Amino acid sequence: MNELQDLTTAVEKGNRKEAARLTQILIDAGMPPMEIVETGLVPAMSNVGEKFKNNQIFVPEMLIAARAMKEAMAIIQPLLTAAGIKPKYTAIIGTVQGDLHDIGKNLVAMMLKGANFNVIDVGTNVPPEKFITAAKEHDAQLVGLSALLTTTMPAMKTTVDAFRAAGMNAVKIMIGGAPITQQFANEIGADGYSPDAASAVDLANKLVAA
Ligand code: B1M
Repeated sequence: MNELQDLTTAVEKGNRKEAARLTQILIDAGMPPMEIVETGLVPAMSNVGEKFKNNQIFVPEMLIAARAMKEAMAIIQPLLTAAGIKPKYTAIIGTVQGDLHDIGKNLVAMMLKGANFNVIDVGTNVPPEKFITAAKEHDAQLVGLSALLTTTMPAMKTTVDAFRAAGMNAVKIMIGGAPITQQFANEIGADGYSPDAASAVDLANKLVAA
């Protein structure tokens, strides 16, 4: 479908209106919302990342591309969550301290909502205490930590340690983000790692059922 390729291009160029318009066209044409995300939006951000790495674009271009992606996701999100009945489990999700990247985290949150989790999104640059307070307040079974920077990976360990120190061992902690690996999850004592939003749902279901 040409619109899908055009959507990728619109997001890459940071064309918000066009991204929203094309997203709506694809939805109206019957394309499943998650397919739009996976085959139209996520590739756009990968291309943006590559261009940034190769110094073909810089932070402002990256930022406007991210905003265009958010605009498209604002249309998709209600559709992903609409199917849900009353959630059985609550998950707290956030990007760890020092890290402002939230597109992947939002995607995971959306997918979890779509999988009928009650998702409390505590945002970006989240200190360990805020995760703990939210988990207590909402009686959460699961906490999801996202990090996109190698420099903020240690904040994941600090957060896991804080939960363990608070005696909250029943709360399962899953982690993810571009630089994260299963080995890192093992090293810091997280309960699980998933490489993408779709497998994050499988992992979340497995962890809360355990
Ligand atoms: Co940033 N940035 N950025 N950035 N940025 C990266 C991450 C980078 C790899 C770019 C590059 O060099 N190629 C690089 C990190 C290098 C490193 O640490 N090794 C980088 C850098 C250096 C920076 C700054 C330091 C740049 C600067 O200022 N000099 C700065 C840091 C700011 C900060 O956080 N303190 C910065 C800023 C920004 C913007 C603000 C401009 C913008 C963020 C906007 C926003 O998020 N609202 C931005 C963007 C957009 C990117 C790239 C281009 C795209 C990230 C993204 O949204 N990807 C990124 C390059 C790249 O990743 N290709 C880059 C799409 C998203 C769907 O994927 O987030 O990986 P991702 O999420 C996936 C999986 O990882 C997984 O599921 C998602 C969907 O499948 N996942 C989880 C994520 N979280 C999960 C949690 C889970 C489970 C799975 O469980 C809880």
